[in-house]
Order: sequence, then C-alpha cells, then structure tokens
Amino acid sequence: MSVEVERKFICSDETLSILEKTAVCVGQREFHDQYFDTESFALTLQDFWLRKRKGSWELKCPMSRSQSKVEEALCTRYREITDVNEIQQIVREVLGDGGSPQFDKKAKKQKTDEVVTSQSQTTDDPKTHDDETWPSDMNLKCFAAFTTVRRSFTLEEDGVQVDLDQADFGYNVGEIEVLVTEEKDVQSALEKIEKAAQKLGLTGNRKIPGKMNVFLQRNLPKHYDALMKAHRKGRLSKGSLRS
Ligand code: V4E
Repeated sequence: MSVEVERKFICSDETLSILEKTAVCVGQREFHDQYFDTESFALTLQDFWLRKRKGSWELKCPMSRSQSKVEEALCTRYREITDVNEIQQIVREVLGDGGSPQFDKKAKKQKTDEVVTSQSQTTDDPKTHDDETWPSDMNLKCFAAFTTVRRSFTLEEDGVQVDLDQADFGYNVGEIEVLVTEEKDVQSALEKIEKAAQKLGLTGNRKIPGKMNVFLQRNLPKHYDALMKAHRKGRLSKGSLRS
C-alpha cells in the first residue's frame, strides 16, 4: 500500500527561482490521464478516483482524517492502489452491488479459464490483464481526459518531490508530495511538506484547486455540483474537494 500526501500550490516566479536554485530537477514527462466513473458518479461521490495513466490503472481511495491542523487543512492524502485485481475488487465494493452481472459472469469464466490454463501450463508465464472490457462491464465510462506536462524536482528533505504541472486545458499547478507506505508515517510526511512549503516561500493558507477540480468546474458543472453537494452532506473526506 502507498499513501500519497500532498499540498498544491500556485508556482510564482519567486517560488520557481527558489526551486531552480535549491532543488534538483529530475526530469520532465508528459502523460495522458483518463478518469472513469458511472453515469451517476458512484465512485467520485464517495471520493474514489479511478484513472488510466500510461496504460496502467490507478485508484485513489479516501482516508479518514482526524483533525484540522493548519498543515492538514492545506494537504490531501489518498491511498493509492495500482494492482488491477485489487482495484476491481474495491470498485465492486464501492459500487455496492457486487458489480454488474456481466462482470460477475466474466470474472467466474476467467477464474475457470485460469484453473484450466494453470493445469495445462508447464512454464510460469506472468498473468497479464489485457481484458480491457472490465470498466464497461462495471458500467464505468471515461468522464474526463487530459494531458499533463510535468517537471519534477527533489528537495533535500528525504522523499519530498515537487511537481510543476501544466495541463492541456490551460491550468498550471504545483504540488509538494510525499509518499509513505504506512499510515503512521502520514504525520511526518505532513511535517516534511510544511518545511518544504516554507523553503519555497509558500505563505498562503488558501487551499489550491487541483487539475481535476478545475477541469470539472469548467467542463462538467453537473458533476462538479454533485460533488459539492456530497461534500456539504459530509460524504467526501474533509479537505479533499480542492485537490
Ligand atoms: C484526489 C482527486 C483526484 C485524483 C488525482 O488527483 P491529483 O493528485 O491532484 O492528480 P495528479 O495528476 O497530481 O496525480 P499524481 O500524479 O500526483 O498521482 S482527481 C480529484 N480528486 C479530488 C477532488 C474531489 N474530491 N472533488 C473535486 C471537486 N475535485 C477533486
């Protein structure tokens, strides 16, 4: 398991110059993200974010948060799952009905096929997940897609990465990110992020919206309003809305 703790920021010229002087640029890459949900936003209204990036599936799952200290209020944390079997299982649970009958039938058939294959297989070939019909079998459709150019830096602090993102729909955002493998390390990640923010001269206490938040506001107001409503009802984790 990995937990991603992060704080977004708007990168001013001043912050960029501090970054360029004090951090190590570890490269630039471009990726295309596709986000998936049901027609009724069953995943995202529960703060689960399923996406495909560079051919791999990723699921961000909400985590409970206890209090609202300053650094917590500016940061978000999500559990990240990248194993496609685990993703399918969690998604089925979140969708609540054990998945669509179509998906169940296919999953059972796949299991039977696997038994037959493993009985007849003499070499242990790694299993590949090239069945890309599972999202539509679970009634999941791509609702948002965009490309990001990301420049990444590492700071002196252990494990702190700073990403400067330029999304193709005209939004630039930075993020200070720390990945931890255990929940008990979240607090120290928050402290590292706070230190890094101070170094970069980030003094504001306003939570900065992430790419998806802006994408939804601009392009999918119905979806965005539904998320805001869920947030008001307390169904989304506090502070997650602007990530
Ligand atoms: C948590 C979340 C999403 C998943 C990805 O968010 P983020 O980390 O900002 O994207 P990115 O590209 O930096 O991923 P990384 O490379 O760091 O893994 S998408 C939306 N949210 C939260 C959210 C919400 N709950 N409600 C609204 C209205 N917007 C956003």
